[in-house]
Amino acid sequence: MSWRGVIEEFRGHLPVTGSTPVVTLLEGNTPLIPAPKLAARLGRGRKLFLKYEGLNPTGSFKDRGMTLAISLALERGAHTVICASTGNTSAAAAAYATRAGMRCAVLLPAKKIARGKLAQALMHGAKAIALKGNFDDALRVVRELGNEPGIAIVNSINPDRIQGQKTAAFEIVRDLGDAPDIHALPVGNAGNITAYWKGYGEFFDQGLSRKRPAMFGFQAAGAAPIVLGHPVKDPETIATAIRIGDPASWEGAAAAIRESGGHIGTVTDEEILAAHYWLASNEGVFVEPASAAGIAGLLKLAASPECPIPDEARIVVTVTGHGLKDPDVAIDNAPGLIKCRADRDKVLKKILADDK
Ligand code: AN7
Repeated sequence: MSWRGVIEEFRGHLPVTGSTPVVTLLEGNTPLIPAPKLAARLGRGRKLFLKYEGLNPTGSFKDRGMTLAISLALERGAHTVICASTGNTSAAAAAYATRAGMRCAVLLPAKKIARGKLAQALMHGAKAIALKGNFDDALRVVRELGNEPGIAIVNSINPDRIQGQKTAAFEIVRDLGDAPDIHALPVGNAGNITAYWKGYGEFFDQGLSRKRPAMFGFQAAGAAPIVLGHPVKDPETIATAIRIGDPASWEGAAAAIRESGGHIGTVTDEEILAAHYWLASNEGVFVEPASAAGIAGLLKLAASPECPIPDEARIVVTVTGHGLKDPDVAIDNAPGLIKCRADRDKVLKKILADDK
């Protein structure tokens, strides 16, 4: 039977009933792609797999949580959903809400949303509200609107989002036959690291896996509240998806790192951009800048003298969003176009030149 979306596939592990209206775009079942060149860079016999969440229907992992959040909001009688977003949550909320026949409003930090994501929110018919302020300001306003009758919040402060997102961990256990030794991912509002830890924990407790991974989270250096131990007032990074100074699921992230014996670290924008281009141009996997933070973090740790990654470790890194989400950063970061006259010999010379 073909894939039915995460609610139907994992119904027994999710808070739904027979009367929940399932709003789905058949999200989930994303590929776990071996990355041998990246593994070679990490060295010491380590094995690496990319959980390519950019292949979800709206191009990011947010679809997993949104199918559940929208289905349950519809069941409870909401007519409108709202969220604050750095872009991907708004794209997913807009798509699933319109499918459910609900109104959707997304609160976005003005001029700090990647173009692909903005296009999605607008095309799916959401009310896209550009706020003067950053994501944290937008989330504050959303929280203040949460008690309005008929309005449901679909940020990850809504526990239904975490429930849906945990299904990515289930798929990884299914594909590998067990949990990996290490699971690495970027951390912004910290919902996803919380969700993965929950998913791995549930499968372990139910005897469906033999171990749980150490959770490795990476924040952008200019937006690293969990690493610093305090909120960051004016977060800044080229990876706009994780430009967040006061994550809602801070506690969940801290617990995941503590309980799993994991790690939380930072990566600079330069390291993010280097990993972003390297991954696309070597492994053939194009992700958005924030998604490269996990790759950058692993490369940084592997090169450090006190590396917490064991030899031979089996590592999964979630690459959270598709590269097409943010074409502007990609084009600015990649080698430039080669200009040439329309002449056979000149074109051939350019093609065969070793430089770029
Ligand atoms: C590509 O869309 O917060 O730590 O509003 O889009 O669970 O927040 C996006 C976050 C990583 C961080 N990678 O995940 C939003 C939003 C991508 C993202 C994260 C986001 P969380």
